[in-house]
Amino acid sequence: MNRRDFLRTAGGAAGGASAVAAGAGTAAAQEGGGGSVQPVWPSYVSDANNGSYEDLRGQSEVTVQVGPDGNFSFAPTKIWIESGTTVVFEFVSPGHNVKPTEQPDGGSLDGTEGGQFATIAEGETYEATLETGGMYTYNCAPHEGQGMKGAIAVGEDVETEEVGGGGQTPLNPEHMGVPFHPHYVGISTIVMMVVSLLFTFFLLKYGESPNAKGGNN
Ligand SMILES: [Cu+2]
Repeated sequence: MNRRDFLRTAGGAAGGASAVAAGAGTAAAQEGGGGSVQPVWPSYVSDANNGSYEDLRGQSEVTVQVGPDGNFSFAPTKIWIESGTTVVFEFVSPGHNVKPTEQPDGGSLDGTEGGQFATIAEGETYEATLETGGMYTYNCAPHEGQGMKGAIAVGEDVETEEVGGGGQTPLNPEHMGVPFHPHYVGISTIVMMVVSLLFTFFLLKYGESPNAKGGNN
Protein backbone atom coordinates (compact mmCIF):
# COMPACT_ATOMS: atom_id res chain seq x y z
CA MET A 1 0.00 0.00 0.00
CA ASN A 2 1.25 3.48 -0.66
CA ARG A 3 1.56 6.17 1.92
CA ARG A 4 -1.74 7.92 1.27
CA ASP A 5 -3.73 4.71 1.41
CA PHE A 6 -2.15 3.90 4.72
CA LEU A 7 -3.09 7.30 6.13
CA ARG A 8 -6.69 6.94 4.99
CA THR A 9 -6.87 3.53 6.64
CA ALA A 10 -5.38 4.87 9.87
CA GLY A 11 -7.82 7.78 9.95
CA GLY A 12 -10.78 5.48 9.42
CA ALA A 13 -9.62 3.14 12.16
CA ALA A 14 -9.22 6.01 14.63
CA GLY A 15 -12.74 7.21 13.91
CA GLY A 16 -14.12 3.70 14.32
CA ALA A 17 -12.33 3.20 17.63
CA SER A 18 -13.83 6.42 18.98
CA ALA A 19 -17.33 5.29 18.01
CA VAL A 20 -16.77 1.99 19.84
CA ALA A 21 -15.60 3.87 22.96
CA ALA A 22 -18.78 5.96 22.92
CA GLY A 23 -20.92 2.82 22.74
CA ALA A 24 -19.11 1.07 25.60
CA GLY A 25 -20.37 3.61 28.13
CA THR A 26 -24.01 2.80 27.47
CA ALA A 27 -23.44 -0.95 27.53
CA ALA A 28 -21.64 -0.78 30.89
CA ALA A 29 -24.54 1.14 32.41
CA GLN A 30 -26.91 -1.76 31.83
CA GLU A 31 -27.14 -4.61 34.31
CA GLY A 32 -27.75 -8.25 33.55
CA GLY A 33 -30.82 -10.10 34.80
CA GLY A 34 -30.97 -12.72 37.53
CA GLY A 35 -31.57 -10.37 40.36
CA SER A 36 -33.57 -9.90 43.51
CA VAL A 37 -36.31 -7.63 44.73
CA GLN A 38 -35.22 -4.43 46.45
CA PRO A 39 -37.09 -1.36 47.64
CA VAL A 40 -37.15 1.53 45.19
CA TRP A 41 -34.70 3.94 46.80
CA PRO A 42 -35.33 7.67 46.57
CA SER A 43 -32.99 9.68 44.35
CA TYR A 44 -31.91 11.48 47.53
CA VAL A 45 -29.58 8.57 48.34
CA SER A 46 -28.43 7.84 44.78
CA ASP A 47 -25.17 9.72 45.44
CA ALA A 48 -24.80 8.65 49.07
CA ASN A 49 -21.32 7.57 50.14
CA ASN A 50 -20.69 3.85 50.71
CA GLY A 51 -24.01 3.02 48.99
CA SER A 52 -24.26 -0.55 50.33
CA TYR A 53 -27.61 -2.27 50.71
CA GLU A 54 -28.70 -5.01 53.11
CA ASP A 55 -31.96 -6.84 53.47
CA LEU A 56 -32.26 -7.08 57.26
CA ARG A 57 -35.87 -8.21 57.48
CA GLY A 58 -36.44 -10.83 60.12
CA GLN A 59 -34.17 -9.20 62.72
CA SER A 60 -35.60 -7.32 65.69
CA GLU A 61 -32.50 -5.16 66.13
CA VAL A 62 -30.11 -4.02 63.41
CA THR A 63 -26.97 -1.87 63.46
CA VAL A 64 -25.97 0.97 61.17
CA GLN A 65 -22.41 2.19 61.56
CA VAL A 66 -21.97 5.96 61.52
CA GLY A 67 -18.67 7.13 60.07
CA PRO A 68 -16.92 3.72 59.68
CA ASP A 69 -13.16 4.03 59.04
CA GLY A 70 -13.49 7.79 59.48
CA ASN A 71 -15.50 8.05 56.25
CA PHE A 72 -18.46 10.36 55.84
CA SER A 73 -20.90 7.51 55.37
CA PHE A 74 -23.51 5.25 56.95
CA ALA A 75 -22.96 1.49 56.61
CA PRO A 76 -25.06 -0.15 55.38
CA THR A 77 -26.32 2.93 53.58
CA LYS A 78 -29.67 1.39 52.62
CA ILE A 79 -31.48 -1.23 54.70
CA TRP A 80 -34.81 -3.00 54.45
CA ILE A 81 -36.32 -3.96 57.83
CA GLU A 82 -39.62 -5.15 59.24
CA SER A 83 -41.98 -2.92 61.15
CA GLY A 84 -41.07 -2.77 64.84
CA THR A 85 -37.33 -3.24 64.29
CA THR A 86 -34.95 -1.19 66.40
CA VAL A 87 -32.22 0.51 64.40
CA VAL A 88 -29.08 1.13 66.46
CA PHE A 89 -26.84 3.84 65.03
CA GLU A 90 -23.34 3.10 66.25
CA PHE A 91 -21.12 6.17 66.17
CA VAL A 92 -17.78 4.77 65.08
CA SER A 93 -16.04 8.10 64.49
CA PRO A 94 -16.60 11.55 66.04
CA GLY A 95 -18.41 14.59 64.67
CA HIS A 96 -21.55 13.03 63.22
CA ASN A 97 -25.28 12.90 63.86
CA VAL A 98 -28.46 11.37 62.45
CA LYS A 99 -31.00 13.82 61.10
CA PRO A 100 -34.17 12.60 59.32
CA THR A 101 -35.05 14.26 56.03
CA GLU A 102 -38.14 12.35 54.89
CA GLN A 103 -40.20 9.87 56.84
CA PRO A 104 -43.77 8.59 56.70
CA ASP A 105 -46.41 10.29 58.84
CA GLY A 106 -45.95 8.99 62.38
CA GLY A 107 -42.40 7.86 61.66
CA SER A 108 -40.12 7.94 64.69
CA LEU A 109 -36.59 8.23 63.35
CA ASP A 110 -36.62 11.73 64.79
CA GLY A 111 -36.08 10.88 68.42
CA THR A 112 -35.26 14.39 69.58
CA GLU A 113 -37.31 17.47 70.33
CA GLY A 114 -37.73 20.29 67.86
CA GLY A 115 -35.77 18.49 65.19
CA GLN A 116 -32.50 19.55 66.78
CA PHE A 117 -29.86 16.92 66.74
CA ALA A 118 -26.86 17.15 68.96
CA THR A 119 -23.73 15.62 67.50
CA ILE A 120 -23.35 12.25 69.13
CA ALA A 121 -19.97 11.35 70.56
CA GLU A 122 -17.80 8.56 69.26
CA GLY A 123 -18.61 5.25 70.92
CA GLU A 124 -22.20 6.21 71.72
CA THR A 125 -25.36 5.00 70.04
CA TYR A 126 -28.68 6.43 68.96
CA GLU A 127 -31.64 4.07 68.73
CA ALA A 128 -34.93 4.38 66.94
CA THR A 129 -37.67 1.75 66.80
CA LEU A 130 -39.53 2.14 63.55
CA GLU A 131 -43.14 0.97 63.75
CA THR A 132 -44.59 2.93 60.86
CA GLY A 133 -44.05 1.34 57.47
CA GLY A 134 -42.64 3.34 54.58
CA MET A 135 -39.47 5.00 53.34
CA TYR A 136 -37.21 6.96 55.68
CA THR A 137 -34.25 9.05 54.56
CA TYR A 138 -31.74 10.77 56.82
CA ASN A 139 -28.35 12.42 56.81
CA CYS A 140 -25.56 13.60 59.01
CA ALA A 141 -26.29 17.33 59.09
CA PRO A 142 -22.67 18.59 58.98
CA HIS A 143 -21.73 16.19 56.17
CA GLU A 144 -24.88 15.97 54.04
CA GLY A 145 -23.19 18.00 51.29
CA GLN A 146 -20.34 15.45 51.20
CA GLY A 147 -22.77 12.59 50.65
CA MET A 148 -23.26 11.32 54.21
CA LYS A 149 -26.82 10.10 53.71
CA GLY A 150 -28.85 6.95 54.23
CA ALA A 151 -32.26 5.36 53.80
CA ILE A 152 -34.40 2.79 55.60
CA ALA A 153 -37.33 0.94 54.04
CA VAL A 154 -39.76 -0.39 56.65
CA GLY A 155 -42.29 -3.17 56.10
CA GLU A 156 -43.68 -4.92 53.05
CA ASP A 157 -45.74 -1.96 51.93
CA VAL A 158 -42.86 -0.20 50.22
CA GLU A 159 -42.49 0.08 46.46
CA THR A 160 -40.07 -2.56 45.18
CA GLU A 161 -38.24 -3.37 41.98
CA GLU A 162 -36.25 -6.22 40.48
CA VAL A 163 -32.53 -5.53 40.49
CA GLY A 164 -29.63 -7.50 38.99
CA GLY A 165 -26.64 -9.11 40.65
CA GLY A 166 -27.85 -10.53 43.97
CA GLY A 167 -28.81 -7.28 45.68
CA GLN A 168 -25.50 -5.54 45.07
CA THR A 169 -25.69 -1.93 43.97
CA PRO A 170 -23.81 -1.42 40.69
CA LEU A 171 -20.47 0.29 41.17
CA ASN A 172 -20.69 4.02 40.81
CA PRO A 173 -17.42 5.76 39.79
CA GLU A 174 -18.28 8.65 42.13
CA HIS A 175 -18.11 6.26 45.09
CA MET A 176 -14.51 5.54 44.20
CA GLY A 177 -13.67 9.21 44.64
CA VAL A 178 -13.49 10.02 40.93
CA PRO A 179 -15.57 13.01 39.90
CA PHE A 180 -17.15 11.82 36.71
CA HIS A 181 -19.70 13.16 34.29
CA PRO A 182 -21.07 11.17 31.31
CA HIS A 183 -20.89 14.29 29.13
CA TYR A 184 -17.10 14.29 29.42
CA VAL A 185 -16.99 10.89 27.73
CA GLY A 186 -19.05 12.11 24.78
CA ILE A 187 -17.23 15.42 24.49
CA SER A 188 -13.76 13.88 24.60
CA THR A 189 -14.83 11.26 22.05
CA ILE A 190 -15.95 13.98 19.63
CA VAL A 191 -12.76 15.96 20.24
CA MET A 192 -10.65 12.86 19.54
CA MET A 193 -12.56 12.14 16.33
CA VAL A 194 -12.22 15.73 15.08
CA VAL A 195 -8.54 15.85 15.97
CA SER A 196 -7.80 12.57 14.19
CA LEU A 197 -9.77 13.67 11.10
CA LEU A 198 -7.98 17.04 10.98
CA PHE A 199 -4.65 15.32 11.46
CA THR A 200 -5.40 12.94 8.60
CA PHE A 201 -6.60 15.79 6.38
CA PHE A 202 -3.47 17.88 6.88
CA LEU A 203 -1.20 14.91 6.41
CA LEU A 204 -2.92 14.06 3.14
CA LYS A 205 -2.79 17.67 1.91
CA TYR A 206 0.69 18.63 3.14
CA GLY A 207 1.96 15.16 3.82
CA GLU A 208 5.48 15.44 2.42
CA SER A 209 7.45 16.28 5.51
CA PRO A 210 10.90 17.86 5.10
CA ASN A 211 12.37 14.92 7.01
CA ALA A 212 11.06 12.50 4.42
CA LYS A 213 12.96 14.13 1.60
CA GLY A 214 16.24 12.73 0.44
CA GLY A 215 15.33 9.19 1.36
CA ASN A 216 14.99 6.58 -1.38
CA ASN A 217 13.36 9.04 -3.79
CU1 LIG B 1 -21.02 13.25 59.59
